[in-house]
Amino acid sequence: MSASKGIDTIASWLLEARSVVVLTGAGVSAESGLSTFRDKEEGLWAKYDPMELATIGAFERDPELVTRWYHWRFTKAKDVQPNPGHRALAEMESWLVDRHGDHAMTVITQNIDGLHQRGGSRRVIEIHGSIHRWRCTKTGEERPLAELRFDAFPIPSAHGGLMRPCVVWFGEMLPPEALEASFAALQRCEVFLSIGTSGVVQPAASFIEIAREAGARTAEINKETTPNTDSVEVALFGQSGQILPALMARVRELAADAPARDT
Ligand code: BV8
Repeated sequence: MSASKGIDTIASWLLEARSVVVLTGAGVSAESGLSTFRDKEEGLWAKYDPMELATIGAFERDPELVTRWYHWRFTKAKDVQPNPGHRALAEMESWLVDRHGDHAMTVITQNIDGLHQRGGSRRVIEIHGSIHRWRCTKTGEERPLAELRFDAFPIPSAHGGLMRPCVVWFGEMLPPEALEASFAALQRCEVFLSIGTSGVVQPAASFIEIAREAGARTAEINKETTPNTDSVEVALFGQSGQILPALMARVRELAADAPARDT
């Protein structure tokens, strides 16, 4: 299917859909300048595998190294801007909310960078947590990152423990409330878009199956093939920061041509 045909198809789904779920991964933040988990890093972090560092074992073995890694990722995330892909998803949400109310679209993100919210999205489920919140390893007390002083690595907490980012490491359970909210949105969605994710990390990688079983149309927007590519109805290859604005432009065109909806 050609890219323009694929965009046409997804746009026509969105015109009819009363509930949409978008699952995003590191690829949607790539055009903001943040590396994905599979990009090769340069410099100091080149020799580390993120899949190794994002684990509770790594933090317990070397809390200084892991704290420095998250501090480095945070300093990058705060210096970059949401890209046109983030903004197109925010426009998609407000367009759908105007038509069908507050729960018409949910972004379920695996990213911890906060760029969807900064790009204007309102209903965002951060299933792998956020780099912007840290907590004490002893008491679980959370503090916004802005309150932390990174003048020592690792950061001692006020209770004799250490401060760690409120992210979900490999081997850790996802936040139950985030999982529940995700399942609720997946079970009633009519369109499911998987964008900028390699589709291998569980349980997020199984969300498309839940949506499909709920009867949703499914599509993928990604730079390369993933385990989902053969099973989605539409697979668009390219940069999400280019494809998503084109998709929203087509949605607006089709909506303008559509007969006035009875309110
Ligand atoms: C759990 C937060 C219960 C931290 C992250 C079942 C089977 C097998 C294994 C498991 C299983 N269940 C659980 C596991 C273990 C594990 C897992 O899934 N392992 C994988 C490797 C198989 N899962 C867990 O541990 C989860 N916990 O299930 O608890 C349990 C516990 C123990 C044992 C069993 C069960 C917790 C997983 C969460 C880990 N935390 N992040 C941090 O960010 O620092 S995961 C992290 O890596 C990201 O959040 C993300 O999810 C993942 C990276 O994936 P992507 O986001 O997809 O990024 P990636 O780089 O891979 O791909 C980017 C894509 O974008 C690419 O395809 C690229 O082509 C594309 N792209 C690039 N640029 C663009 C683009 N596309 C479009 N436009 C562009 N411009």
